[in-house]
Amino acid sequence: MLILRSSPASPFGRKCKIAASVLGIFDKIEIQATDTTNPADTIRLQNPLGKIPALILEDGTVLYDSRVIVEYLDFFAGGGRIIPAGEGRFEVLRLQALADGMQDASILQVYETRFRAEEKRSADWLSYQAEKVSRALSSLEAAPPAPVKVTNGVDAGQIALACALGYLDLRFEGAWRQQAPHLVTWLDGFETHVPMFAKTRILPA
Ligand SMILES: N[C@@H](CCC(=O)N[C@@H](CS)C(=O)NCC(=O)O)C(=O)O
Repeated sequence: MLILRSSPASPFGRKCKIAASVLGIFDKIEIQATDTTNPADTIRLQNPLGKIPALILEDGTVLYDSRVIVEYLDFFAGGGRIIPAGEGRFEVLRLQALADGMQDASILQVYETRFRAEEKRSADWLSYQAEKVSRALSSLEAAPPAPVKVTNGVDAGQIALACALGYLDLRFEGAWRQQAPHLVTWLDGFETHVPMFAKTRILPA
């Protein structure tokens, strides 16, 4: 059994869960809850960065971060399934990088408010990060990825994008939907064909 250290709200962990499901290997993975803020949580021993997701292989090797894990899951499932070989590979990897970058910028905004007292927060830093998300949304809205029509046609870039948009729904009240109506349609198509997207959705507390 593979062990995925994650938490229900982690968008990067969600990427790995959806990837495993699309690849048909979700039942080979045990999800172990992780609290990255707890110094006693073993995640800090498993991943020196203390971040989730981390994937523990059967021989005890620990893989992190989500891009490495997604690549491993694809390899585990036979290879070339959600990260194609050949030229198409780079478009998929670039979309994954853009979507992950949106997630990083979104998470930094959340952490600014979660970990800093109000008087120490930087409005400039928050808008610097928010602008990255906004530019990424504009660029994707102008040229949305191919619509998802069948579950087994989904790639790692599309999975990452769905998770980044899902995180904006969770933490930023879905404000992106006004800015990017074509992406809303795209995400609806993704959800129709990838049931694990709805299964891994959590609602704001
Ligand atoms: N590049 C990493 C980012 C992972 C990440 O930022 N994870 C967040 C949770 S979604 C985390 O562990 N935060 C705790 C921390 O930064 O210490 C990946 O793709 O796995």
